[in-house]
Amino acid sequence: MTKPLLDVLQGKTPEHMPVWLMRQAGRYLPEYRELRAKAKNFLNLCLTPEWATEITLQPIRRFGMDGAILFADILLVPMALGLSLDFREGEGPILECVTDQHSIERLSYNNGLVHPVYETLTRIKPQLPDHTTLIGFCGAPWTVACYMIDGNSKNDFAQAKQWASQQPELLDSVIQKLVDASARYLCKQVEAGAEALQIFDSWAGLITDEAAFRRFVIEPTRTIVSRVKAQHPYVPIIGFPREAWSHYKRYIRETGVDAMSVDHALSLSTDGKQLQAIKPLQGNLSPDLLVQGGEAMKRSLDHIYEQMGLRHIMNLGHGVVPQTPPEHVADLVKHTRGFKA
Ligand code: 1CP
Repeated sequence: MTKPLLDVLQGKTPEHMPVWLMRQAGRYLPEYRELRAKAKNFLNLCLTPEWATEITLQPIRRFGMDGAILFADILLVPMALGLSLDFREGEGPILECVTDQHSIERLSYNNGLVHPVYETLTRIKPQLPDHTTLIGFCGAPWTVACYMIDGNSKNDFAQAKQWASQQPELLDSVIQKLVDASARYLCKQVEAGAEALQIFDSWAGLITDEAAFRRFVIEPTRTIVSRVKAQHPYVPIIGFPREAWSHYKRYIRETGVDAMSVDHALSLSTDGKQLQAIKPLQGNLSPDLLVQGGEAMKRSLDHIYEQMGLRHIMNLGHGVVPQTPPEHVADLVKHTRGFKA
């Protein structure tokens, strides 16, 4: 049996339109909240293979998506580089910051610290339905650097933006560390069973200047993609340069990714079609429409299908939000299953 998600990523027409959702595991699911309460600390969940496997599989059992995304977090890479990481209740992540050249030079990637992630992938793989693709991931260097420089998102990454414009060499050296670590991390994920990879650049939209976008987003992503493909030529890679609208075309052409995930503000009938002529796209449904559900959501799904056809990966423009009713996710998957050859 072929896997619809891999078919689209390989430029083929799938039997049905593949669907999975960013943050498809998480707080909107009661079974997640139950395990989360037991684990106490979010980091424990990510680093305990038995739990991370269970959480990855929860949405697959309920909804039967075509993609199962590894349950982990993009901040595990800076943790493996030596920065302390904490997730406080109701506050989100808090990461130890780099402040100067010395604190950057001290960073050294300890692959052993993320070994549980690889074990999780190995455990998930044999438990997936035949049509479901196992997706590994990492954060893109720019987005992860934002957290390494500012510690959290509370200040809209003012410091990281300041480094990008005033101290670009310092930012280059953080990004260099992340490129090396992320390429190794992704290769290991493929060796442990990941069949496709996604690079999350959630804060790519913060960089508007074209030269800075090339330097801090395109070039580091291109290097990771080429290093992973040097080891694993056939593994497809999805890029997600969130809200980087004016750079989408450059990103999809120049990074070497096999597909690009797009947010809900992109107009499919104009820009979406032009981009899809270059590489397949993923995403575009608004997370708010998934909260709303019903006919409004179905109309939006129909619109995506009408504009993009089957060679598209149904997904949201960003992650599932905690207030999403699980029944709406079931409706989304069921409705998308109607899009077939
Ligand atoms: O239960 C909880 O309280 C923790 C919430 C949570 C979850 C479910 C966090 C903390 N991370 C995750 C899992 C996660 N994070 C996944 C798992 C797979 C899936 O999609 O189901 C993935 C791929 C991520 C990636 C991630 N972490 C991103 C990129 C994608 C995005 O959402 O933009 C980012 C920016 C993070 C950092 C992070 N981790 C957690 C939170 C709440 C955040 C965002 C904090 C902020 O506002 O900056």
